[in-house]
Amino acid sequence: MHRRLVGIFVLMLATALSVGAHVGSSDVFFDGDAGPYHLYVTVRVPQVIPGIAEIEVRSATNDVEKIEIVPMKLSGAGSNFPPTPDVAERSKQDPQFFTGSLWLMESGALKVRVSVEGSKGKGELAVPVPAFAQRTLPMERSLGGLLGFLMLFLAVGLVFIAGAASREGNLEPGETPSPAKKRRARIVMAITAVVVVGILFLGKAWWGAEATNYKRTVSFFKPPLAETELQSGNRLVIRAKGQDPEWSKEVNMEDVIPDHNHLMHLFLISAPGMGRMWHLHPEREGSKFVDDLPDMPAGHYEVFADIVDKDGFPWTLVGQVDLPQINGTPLTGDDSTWTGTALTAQTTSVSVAQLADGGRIVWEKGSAPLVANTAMVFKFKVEDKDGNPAKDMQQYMGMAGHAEFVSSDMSVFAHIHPAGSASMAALDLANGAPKGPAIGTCGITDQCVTPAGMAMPMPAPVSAEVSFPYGFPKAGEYRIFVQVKRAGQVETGVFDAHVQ
Ligand SMILES: [Cu+2]
Repeated sequence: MHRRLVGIFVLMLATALSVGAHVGSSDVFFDGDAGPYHLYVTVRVPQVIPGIAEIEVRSATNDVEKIEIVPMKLSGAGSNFPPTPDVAERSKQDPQFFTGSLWLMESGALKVRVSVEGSKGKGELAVPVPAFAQRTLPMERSLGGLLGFLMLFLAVGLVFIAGAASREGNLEPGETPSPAKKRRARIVMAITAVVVVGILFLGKAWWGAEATNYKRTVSFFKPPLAETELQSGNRLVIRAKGQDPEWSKEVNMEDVIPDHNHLMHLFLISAPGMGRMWHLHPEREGSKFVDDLPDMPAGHYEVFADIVDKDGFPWTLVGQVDLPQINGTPLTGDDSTWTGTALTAQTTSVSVAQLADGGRIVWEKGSAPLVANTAMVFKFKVEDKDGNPAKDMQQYMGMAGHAEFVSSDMSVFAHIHPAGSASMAALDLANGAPKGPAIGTCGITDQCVTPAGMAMPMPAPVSAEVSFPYGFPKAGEYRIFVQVKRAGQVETGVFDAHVQ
């Protein structure tokens, strides 16, 4: 039985489709501090809910003694009353590696709280986890047959037990049932049969209602569609439309929350080949978003638009658009673009990206092959034109860098930060920060938000090494866009990866 369950799980992973937060990349990767301890956390989100999430925690140091994990609501009342935490098991081979399994009972914006005890005392952090049912697991025919047989056996058995109890329940030893008792037993059996059949019908109705509900949940969490319309030359209008009619009732564009300084991060990627990419920040107008596009050549573009709803659940709207040549407005603010060669079908991994000023970004990839479903830390070194670590690095939208991992067939799109795959807005909610721009973040003008709303001193220098925790969800060819800011200019380095 256990082996069969494992079999089902493997099959589920192999056939895992899309969706949700990022597109086609549901696992959560996190890199951050629990008090004095630096942790890398991976949450493998189950494909069905309720389902079991697998948690992996790696400590950067060997002073951790115990790790406890517990799932909670991301925000609201449920986030204050956690169930009893589970103790993560320490690996015997690798004492800095801990694993555990948690039941996720509901879909939506959740978090996993990780509590650490060690020689430096206690520490805690929370990793936002967008949990959602991604597919319906069909019952295997053999299991269905077995359960059906057992049900029939129990139902018929119940009728006969009721009959026997009525007929022989109060007989003396050796006494035989009278004809009256036999007749009464037949009546009891008939009544029991009616009741049992009634219960089975109610059960079927209940099961059917549950199954319908579940199917609705699955379609609710499919990536919403980005419906685009080009107006007056270069004005792109984006409307969100859920794949399920309930979505638009539940998720309101009027109350999406800002995620690293913007309500929407819009990516337009030329297809096929990803030879051009724009990272733009449309403004909200009522229930739609609008952006004045920059100069763009005519072409077919894939649309990915990241938003975060009021509960902290991240959605990526997906779509496609055929654009004529656009004579647009110059890029401003945090907007950026990249043009280069197309990704070919058979990619040889590219790990050095030349920048316009003669500098470059180097992916410290190592020699090991890239393997799907493996948590990794992607390290990139930014060098100036003399090959030295860049000294002019700045915060770009509050962080050292932003990376987009996109598969060649566009079925995977993940927008990752140095802290991991969770949206920054959800991270703030998970760790108790107020809604709105994250405290301590700095925008294009390097105007920073402080608790008192006053300008902060210039942020600490940004390291020339940027890292992103992530794992490719499946084998294939990927393009990685790494975006950093140097001396007021956004630079995009592009890397190609062949994943086994
Ligand atoms: Cu970003």
